Amino acid sequence: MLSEGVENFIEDPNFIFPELNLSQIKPSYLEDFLFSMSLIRAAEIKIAKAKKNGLIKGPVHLGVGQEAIAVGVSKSLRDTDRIFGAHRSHSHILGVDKDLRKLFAEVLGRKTGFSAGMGGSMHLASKSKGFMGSVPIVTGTVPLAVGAGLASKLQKSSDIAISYLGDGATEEGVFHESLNFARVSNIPVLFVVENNLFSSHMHMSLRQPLNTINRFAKAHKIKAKLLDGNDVIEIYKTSSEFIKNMRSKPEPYLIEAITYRWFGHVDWRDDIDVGVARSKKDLLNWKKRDPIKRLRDAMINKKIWTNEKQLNLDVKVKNLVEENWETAMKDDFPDRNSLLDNVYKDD
Ligand SMILES: Cc1ncc(C[n+]2csc(CCOP(=O)(O)OP(=O)(O)O)c2C)c(N)n1
Ligand SMILES: [Mg+2]
Repeated sequence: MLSEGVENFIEDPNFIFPELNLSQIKPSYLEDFLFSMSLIRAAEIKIAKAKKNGLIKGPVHLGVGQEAIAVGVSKSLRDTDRIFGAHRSHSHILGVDKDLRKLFAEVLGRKTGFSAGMGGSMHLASKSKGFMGSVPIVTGTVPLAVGAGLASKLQKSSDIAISYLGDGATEEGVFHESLNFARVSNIPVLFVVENNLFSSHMHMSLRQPLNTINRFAKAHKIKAKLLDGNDVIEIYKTSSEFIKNMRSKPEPYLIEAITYRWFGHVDWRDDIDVGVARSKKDLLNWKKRDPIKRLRDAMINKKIWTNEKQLNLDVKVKNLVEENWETAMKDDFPDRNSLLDNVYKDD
């Protein structure tokens, strides 16, 4: 089941994959992938700068470098699917809802945000696009995704659930219970594990006997693939195949996508300062595997893309980010008396 070469990708810091294989993918899809990844990256870099400048009060967990995963998976999703994220979920929500104003407004605490400014970066939701929520409790949304998949199955719909989680989240017991229950009940949920090799500041090698986690899927007889998480084509092809299968025959699947985050665990610094095992050299090697550059280079080589088109895309993305940021900065904060409106209380 392992994709060829992925082990080298993890173990050898100088390993560079050959050019992405674009065959059989429509040019319009490729352009969409390039645009979506670029937009997500630019939005997160804007957030990083704003955090550094003190404009954002809450913590922000940035996924720069990991964009290919959510973009590749989101292409096969529809609004009635049920998607769950966690603490590093800007890409997950933007994959299905590109409303930058709502994302910016949320991290700025404005009432026009994805969660009415009450949640910040780690509490994002867009129900109309199927994004049911992200929360900071590691692994907290994994059983919720299983429940949402079960609901869809009981409703005899072909909608599926997506559970995005990190490698650290697989170390919580509820992940294993969720896999087991999803398997024995044949629940249409796709677990997408973004293995960026770190849980906060701790490398996999300090936490587990192997750097990969797909063995947990095999233990539960769940079909799984280990993928290069910086190859949007590979992510798209595998997720679309799994999702198509799940829609016609409900059962769980798992993707383990190997990737790397360019910023530190939280906020705008690279985490060289606090990293236990993360060196500047590792970071530079991973930047050579930039998922956006890899796609762009392959498209240019195949003459699907030009430098001129790239310039236009850069301008479009920059304008979208700047315009939406300016709008969000002018948006109002929530009213003081609405503070307890959405707080659950049992009288
Ligand atoms: C239940 C719980 N335990 C611990 C934490 C503290 N914590 C926040 S993020 C994180 C690391 C998660 O690592 P991973 O799942 O690999 O996601 P990544 O940050 O790499 O995207 C930890 C331990 C938490 N938020 N919730
Ligand atoms: Mg991680």
